[in-house]
Amino acid sequence: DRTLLPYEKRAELATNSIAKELFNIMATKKTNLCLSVDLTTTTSILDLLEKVGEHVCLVKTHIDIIEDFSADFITRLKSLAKRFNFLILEDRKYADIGNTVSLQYLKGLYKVAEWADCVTVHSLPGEGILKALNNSTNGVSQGVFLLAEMSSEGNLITPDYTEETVKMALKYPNLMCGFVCQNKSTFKEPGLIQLTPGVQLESTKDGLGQVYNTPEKVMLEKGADVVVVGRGIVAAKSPESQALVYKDVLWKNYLKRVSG
Ligand code: BMP
Repeated sequence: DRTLLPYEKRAELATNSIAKELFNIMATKKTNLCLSVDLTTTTSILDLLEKVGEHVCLVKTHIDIIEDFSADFITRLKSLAKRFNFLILEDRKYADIGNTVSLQYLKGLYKVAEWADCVTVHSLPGEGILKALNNSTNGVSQGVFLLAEMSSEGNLITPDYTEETVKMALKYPNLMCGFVCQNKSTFKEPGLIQLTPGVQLESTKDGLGQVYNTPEKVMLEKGADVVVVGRGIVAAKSPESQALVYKDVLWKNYLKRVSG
């Protein structure tokens, strides 16, 4: 059972360098909280990260929702990542043929390959999407989280699709950080990371299909390693104190889990 091993042990088993680094950051900073900074201005994102950077292991961006994107924003984001020791995941959910994805990853306004430590990818188009990303590294460390399950109600992913997604991922051990998924049984490899979104203390759903579980449930029953929280923190009255609340409850349940 991969979920009973401590993160520092799992770091030793990781085959991707970003996954290894993320496991080590979690062990060092004692946090498995990923903040999804779903805000639309650069200053609101940077201000929030100044306040909560110390509490998170990973910051998840949707770079294409930002209204005043600039190269300077990336410089500042990277310097916060260095100062607070967190990694950056661009949640782009690539889902096209390999050639197009390679262009989307390397080129355009955002040049994601230049700053994101890892990205999210759909398995839907087939293996070419992973081949393309594997060939787009330019020697820089990078990682992929493959979408094996989604948190939203009525999503069209079937158990077969999930299983085939895991099989596909296992052919690319050097590229693979882990899976965006909801269940412990989805994969077994202790060197891969289960990134689980759809977590909130206050609500069980939003009005647009999102389904929430509690931090305790995702840690103790559903096998989450890194837990993604967006509006639970971002939309709170005090995001700073709420980030601390999530960090503490997640870590408490992690310790409970690894101590048996
Ligand atoms: P929130 O906690 O505010 O519901 O945000 C969840 C975040 O995780 C969003 O950025 C969403 O794009 C992402 N996400 C998700 O909610 N479910 C998935 O299955 C995969 C995701 O990446």
